[in-house]
Amino acid sequence: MIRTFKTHEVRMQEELTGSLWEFEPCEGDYAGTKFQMATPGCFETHPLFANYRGEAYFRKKITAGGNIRIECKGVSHTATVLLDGEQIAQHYNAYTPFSVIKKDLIEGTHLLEIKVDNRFTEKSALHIPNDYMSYGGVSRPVVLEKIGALYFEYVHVKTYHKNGKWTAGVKVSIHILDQKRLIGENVVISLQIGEVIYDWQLLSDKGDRQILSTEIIFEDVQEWSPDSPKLYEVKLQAKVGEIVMDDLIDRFGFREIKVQGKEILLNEKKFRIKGVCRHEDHPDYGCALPYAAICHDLMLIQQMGANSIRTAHYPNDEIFLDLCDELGILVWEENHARGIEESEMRHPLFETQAENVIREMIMNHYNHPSIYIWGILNECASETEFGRSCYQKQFALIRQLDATRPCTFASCKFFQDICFDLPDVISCNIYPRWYVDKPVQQYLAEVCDWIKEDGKGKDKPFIVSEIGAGALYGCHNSYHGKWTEEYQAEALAEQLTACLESSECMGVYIWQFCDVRVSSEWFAGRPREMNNKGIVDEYRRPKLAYEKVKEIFQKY
Ligand code: ADA
Repeated sequence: MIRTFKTHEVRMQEELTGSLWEFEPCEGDYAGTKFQMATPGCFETHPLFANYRGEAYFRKKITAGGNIRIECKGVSHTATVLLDGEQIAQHYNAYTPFSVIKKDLIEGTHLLEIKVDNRFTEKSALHIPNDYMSYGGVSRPVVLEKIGALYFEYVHVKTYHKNGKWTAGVKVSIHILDQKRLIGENVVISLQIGEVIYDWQLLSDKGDRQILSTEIIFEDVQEWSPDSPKLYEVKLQAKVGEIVMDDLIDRFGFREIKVQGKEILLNEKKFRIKGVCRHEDHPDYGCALPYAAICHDLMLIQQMGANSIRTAHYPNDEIFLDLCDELGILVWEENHARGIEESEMRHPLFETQAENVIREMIMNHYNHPSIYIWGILNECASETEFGRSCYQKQFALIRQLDATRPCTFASCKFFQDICFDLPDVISCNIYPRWYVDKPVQQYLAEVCDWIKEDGKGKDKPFIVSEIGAGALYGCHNSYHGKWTEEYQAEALAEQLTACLESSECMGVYIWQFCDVRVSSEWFAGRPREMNNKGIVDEYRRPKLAYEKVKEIFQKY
């Protein structure tokens, strides 16, 4: 499965994953040995490679010719793509898509190779030993497309009220591969949303990349909201006469997000976040959860009474976002970073790598109505001037790419944070009853009082972006000590009640949905080399906390 809906009716598309590829590790006991490996997938789920940290080849024979486009939805965590032995693309970061065009390929069978690297090398500033796992593999779908003289790169649809009417602002990017073939042709770019059709004339003297835009007013639409997640398709066709040279279909929803004082409004109505942070992680799939496993997570989360998921700490699979659009689950999506201190932020590649994730995240996920906020740089050095300069640049980049959503960052440096003037929404990760042995209400009040005294964020919406406690599935004792399921349930009951009863707090995200694997370098504070703060364990078996959270979320 590439997406949960068809993005093309005309352009030829073939999913290359969803099959066994040849796998060849480059180092270790099996270096040079060839295996069969499932894709999309992570090699850590293969019995022989559960602990493999290195380079490896994934190979597949493809049949193609002419102009082709290969899109990788996610390769973990560094990819080098070769076609018939020639390098055609490189990409860093497991969590965002990338694509490459190959023109005038000779028709026939070709060898596609993706060299995957999940090592923590000096070239990797974001994938570092951390409190989550950087897996290795072709972890999301790979798609082969046949394209002609031009193709649609993307379509972005923003929705807003104008003169009391729902309006769609549409922006289309077209890439012309062969200007000569279009000379003298009357190329019409046709857009359709519902019954509304709009045409542009493509002008051939405007260069090989053209941006077309328009604004369309609608008389009568159904809004997108968590309770009624109505989706619309935007269809594009590039036509010469009756011949359709290329097409693109995407989905969007009529909804508008605004920040008003200390509230966030969705379609002019304020809402409260009752959310959970979720890693893409599963013992049977690594970070490459298939459709049914993602659906299972979302059902558990919705049945628990949650209305939002924070994609901690990186952009998520488009299939996950498609499902959140369809199910009406609000999403806080963030770029890839977790707990990177100033010295690590000064890594020569850090800013470029972090900003690239922002570009690829927003350019590819712009239309998802479920995403209501963009986040960056979880618990990075927002208490330092250098760190502040990075936050400043990244918020500016987000606002340049998308002015329709608020932005935020999850801070753990409160009491000395110097960046609360930068985001639209203030968010803090707090752990009373776990790392801080204080009553929750008292600690939450101390954090809110500090934000008021600091002043920069005092009139902005405030979200508790992480709160929780650890528990080992099946661990119980008479005194409900830390790591027992009882302690976690009791702590979360106090934590969530305090947050949801606070007039200062417009939302709360539990840390975290499920237990997840962590890098082996993190074994010290992580029993089982797992982060055990899930309210379900890694196999999604509910802990006592799950029912307690359900009781509280359904009460507020
Ligand atoms: C931090 C961090 C999370 C996780 C959590 C914990 O808040 O943002 O990724 O590591 O701590 O479990 O301690």
